[in-house]
Amino acid sequence: MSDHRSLEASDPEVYQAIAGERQRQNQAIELIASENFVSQAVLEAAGSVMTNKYAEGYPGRRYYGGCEFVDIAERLAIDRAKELFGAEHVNVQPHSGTQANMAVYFSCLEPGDTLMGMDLSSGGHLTHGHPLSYSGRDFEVVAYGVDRETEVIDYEEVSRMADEHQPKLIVCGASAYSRSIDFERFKSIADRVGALLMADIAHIAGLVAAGFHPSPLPHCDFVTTTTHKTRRGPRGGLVVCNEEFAKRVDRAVFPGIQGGPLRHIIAALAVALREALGESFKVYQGQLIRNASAMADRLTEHGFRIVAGGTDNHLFLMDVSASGLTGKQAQIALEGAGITVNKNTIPYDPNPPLVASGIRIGTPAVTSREMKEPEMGAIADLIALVLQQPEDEGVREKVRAQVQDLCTRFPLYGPAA
Ligand code: DSN
Repeated sequence: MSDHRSLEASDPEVYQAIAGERQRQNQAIELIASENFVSQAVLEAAGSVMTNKYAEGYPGRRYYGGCEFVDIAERLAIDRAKELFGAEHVNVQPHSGTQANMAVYFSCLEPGDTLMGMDLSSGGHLTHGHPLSYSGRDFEVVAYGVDRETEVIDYEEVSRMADEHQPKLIVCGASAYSRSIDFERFKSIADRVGALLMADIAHIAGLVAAGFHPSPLPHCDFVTTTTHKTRRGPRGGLVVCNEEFAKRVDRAVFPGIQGGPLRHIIAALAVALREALGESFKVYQGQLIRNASAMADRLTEHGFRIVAGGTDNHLFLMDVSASGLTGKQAQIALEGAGITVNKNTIPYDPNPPLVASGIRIGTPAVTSREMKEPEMGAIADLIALVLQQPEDEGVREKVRAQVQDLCTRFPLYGPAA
């Protein structure tokens, strides 16, 4: 190999971009519900020589030679995921949650079959049947939402729609829904209409693994998840199913929709899964739920409306329209003060997604910094201060200083890129 120089020496532009991102993560309050901070060990595995290896196929059955070490890492990831979720079969190769969902659909649906999933604007996900996603293009989609008054899933309505449309697959799970999901109830609806049931637990997988949210496993034919978010691993996806669907899911992932799996990511996933089997992961999950509730409560005291009246998990949606703001304006104002959130539609939102009437707030990342309820109260106070005077640069400056102080007290990564 001709070039042994460090990244800093060989490509200063990319080096600086990574250094800038590290500094941004170190110095901002990260409240995007789908983001988290992995451990140094996970980072090391994700940046390892495993990235060089091709290994199409599965452990012991590869299309390439030289797979003995990537096989070890993949078997570890599979065994640890099975133990964590109490699963019969796990496929750890999907590059993301989108691919995990696609693998399930391709394993059990034909083009034109009816798929019933939660509407994106009610908190579902693009891959649950949105017209702009593959899932909305290839299948007949029936979308359920939440009740206009309570803003929680109306199971009676889901049941009525299932009766009417007779879906082949019902998808439950969400990306912006703060209340517990009744997987048992979904199972009884699916059974009544003869549908298969898939739970996408991308957001709540950590809570499920640690026992803070009822598990979908006893009730669902398929469970999919991303491996980051509350799971605090590298970015990726996985599919859990029972032996009945194992072969079909494996074939759907490879050769169905993917080629070579991302070996470095699977190695990093194995590391993160080992971490998740430890006692401290349970402590972390309990704290992140308490943190979300504490922040939602304090924002309510400041007069903001929390969608669905509060949260049972790691996130909540806050309606900012009463402050005369859109979600987009709120996101921009908070970003200027060092607080990162994403704009989000709220149920029955009159604004389109790129404007939105709400923001989504999640506590996985701040909890990874070991912040607790007092800090959640302090952050809620800062959010309120900014949103009450979103144009005031003096307020932003004052808040930025307090954000810096919090970040210094709860350090994240060291300075090197
Ligand atoms: N982008 C993810 C989220 O923010 O929830 C979903 O894919």
